[in-house]
Amino acid sequence: MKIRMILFLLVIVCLLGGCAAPAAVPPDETYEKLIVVGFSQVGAESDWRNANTRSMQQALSAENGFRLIIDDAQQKKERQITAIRNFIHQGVDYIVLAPTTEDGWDTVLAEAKAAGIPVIIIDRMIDSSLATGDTGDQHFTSWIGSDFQRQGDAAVQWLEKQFGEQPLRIIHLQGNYGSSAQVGRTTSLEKGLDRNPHWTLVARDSGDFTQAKGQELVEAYLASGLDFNVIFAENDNMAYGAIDALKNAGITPGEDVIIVSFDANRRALEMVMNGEINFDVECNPLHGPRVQAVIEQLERGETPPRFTFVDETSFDADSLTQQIIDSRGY
Ligand code: GYE
Repeated sequence: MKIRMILFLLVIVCLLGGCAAPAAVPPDETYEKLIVVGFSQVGAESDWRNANTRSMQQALSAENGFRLIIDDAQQKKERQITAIRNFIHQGVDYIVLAPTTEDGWDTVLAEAKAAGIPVIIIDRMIDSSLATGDTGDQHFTSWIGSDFQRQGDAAVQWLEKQFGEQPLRIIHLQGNYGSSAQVGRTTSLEKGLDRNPHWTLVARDSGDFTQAKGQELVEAYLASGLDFNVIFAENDNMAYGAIDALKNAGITPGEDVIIVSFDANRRALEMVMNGEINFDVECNPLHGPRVQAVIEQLERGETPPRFTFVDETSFDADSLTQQIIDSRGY
């Protein structure tokens, strides 16, 4: 009787919810709640790129509510197209694309659109007809990056201001052909060459934004006996390679040959400080928090800005301070 009474009481208590078994929590419940972002990254060709990848990893972290899947395309557009198709098949919530070149995105971005996955473009731009034309809205939700021609103009104007009518013999190390960063920076130099008949373009080639190719190209120019007094390198890593080539040949960078570069990574700023780089145009890679903000806006049902141009500056030995170098986030 006693036992029956106890059992009876137990049943009552249980019915009142007191000893209900804890609801089974699927082990991956928190995981399920994360916003899944597929990020097709250009590659790992430069310090800028690596800083950009780190910024994305830090902002789109699990603590911030994201699961980030990164695909490194090794600077190949075909790989990016495959990566985007994989993201669509996996049913990610958002796709972030840092496009290698500007052209060739219409089909795959239309596929993402058909699958209802918002696409955010960072860094370089896609073909301008998709960006601004009538169909532009259909291909991506938001773009965040730099005004590359403005960057190029800053470099050209510095050369004009610094050297006036002096004859310049320029070696031009270009980035990947067809990338907005190359197209914008090259366009500015072209205009500078047109405006300044006393400037000569001595050699021009693509160093693919890498240090190794920058060095290789300048070694080859030196070996062929080219006469030059300016290197216009479309990013810091190619400038580092060029500087190594000059030093190995007993030429003093910053004095015998003027070095103009882009990105303004911390290491490059140190080289501006010690006189090896004469002018460096900032290109900010820290897009992670900006992408996070755009996704959070979309999650709240708001409309993020369609274009976000990042504010940037430039440095020579006169404008640079140790404090700026110390506070550099990349
Ligand atoms: O300048 C270069 C990188 O697209 C802004 O790509 C980017 C460029 C950057 O490899 O270092």
